[in-house]
Amino acid sequence: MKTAFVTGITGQDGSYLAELLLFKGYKVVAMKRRTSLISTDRVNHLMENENFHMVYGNLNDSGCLHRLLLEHKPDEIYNLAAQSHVRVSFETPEETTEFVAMGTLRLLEAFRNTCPEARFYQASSSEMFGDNPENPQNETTRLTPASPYACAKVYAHNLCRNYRESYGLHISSGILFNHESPRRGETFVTRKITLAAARIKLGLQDKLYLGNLDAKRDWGFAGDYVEAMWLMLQQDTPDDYVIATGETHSVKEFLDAVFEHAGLDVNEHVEISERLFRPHEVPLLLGDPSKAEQAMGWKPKVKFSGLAKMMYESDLELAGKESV
Ligand code: NAP
Ligand code: G4F
Repeated sequence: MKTAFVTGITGQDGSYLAELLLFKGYKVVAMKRRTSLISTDRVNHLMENENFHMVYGNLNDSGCLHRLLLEHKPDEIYNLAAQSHVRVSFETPEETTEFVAMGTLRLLEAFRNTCPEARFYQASSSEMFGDNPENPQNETTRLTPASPYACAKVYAHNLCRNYRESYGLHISSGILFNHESPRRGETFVTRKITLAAARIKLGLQDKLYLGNLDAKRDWGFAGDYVEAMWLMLQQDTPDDYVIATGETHSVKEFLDAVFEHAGLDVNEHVEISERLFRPHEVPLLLGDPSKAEQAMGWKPKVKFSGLAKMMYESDLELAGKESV
């Protein structure tokens, strides 16, 4: 039985990845940080699985990371933990950099010193392309990060390449474009829209405040994207891969798709708030996933309109429980 060590287990991707790994017969050692409120909603359904082991740890604690890897000797390490909200990274730049950049460095050092035969996945991001107008973006596109979050991800991405080349370690970085799901955090724009639409539909809310509706993103489904993470670590040679759908849509298009599906009028319920604009916007992300398809046979299954409907329907069910 293979052992996988996963950071960021309580997040959206951690929960889908853990399901996939358990299904494939792995033992999953899942690291969570201590929080004052219980934060395991996304993985509560896995707690009874005898191959799922939750352990406490934090990316800012080198000794703890070293001890955990020494104790569990994983075959695969997936580094998903991060302060992952771009706008929040302008408000907490130091914490974001501490976890995203320095946290990755600490985990890489623990990996190199305790289990260098393991394979390592790094959660890199399309945000690293920032305001570079070239598109579609692929593995060789210039990185021009436009937020503290993206700057920290670029540092971690470069560090992973450096450790791979310097020490011959099996480290792969997935440059993942935006991926969403019913488990997406409620402050990211897609989920904010689907949850608000569901609550408006049920009379639980009247207004939805949004920022820049013109930004375009390449949105896929998180369940498809964790398969790509796993595939990267099954390749003989480590490498970096863009994971995307190859389609881009504006926030306005996502909003319209959801409101139309819900039978709601955008003009009646949606208002623009300057407060929600960012100091520096990333105007357009569009990925070219052809390398991942050719090398690993990976292709996204869920398309834009299917994703919008899936998220809205799930939130309608959730909001329904609120209204009883
Ligand atoms: P998410 O839902 O925000 O989850 C982030 C996870 O990191 C949570 O489990 C969080 O724990 C944990 N975490 C934060 N700081 C930590 C620390 N200091 N020590 C240990 N754990 C910590 O993010 P996601 O959407 O699943 O994304 C997973 C990874 O992919 C992130 O690195 C993100 O930056 C990257 N990424 C995401 C996307 C996307 O579109 N989703 C695209 C590209 C890259 P708490 O529950 O305690 O907060
Ligand atoms: O949903 P978002 O907050 O995601 P963003 O900034 O693209 O970042 C996400 O994807 C990255 C991959 O490209 C990840 F690395 C990162 O961790 C995260 O998962 O915002 C999407 C767009 C932005 O252009 C934003 O300005 O939506 C725009 N937007 C408009 N109104 C809004 C809002 N974003 C948020 N969060 N909230 C709004 O009210």
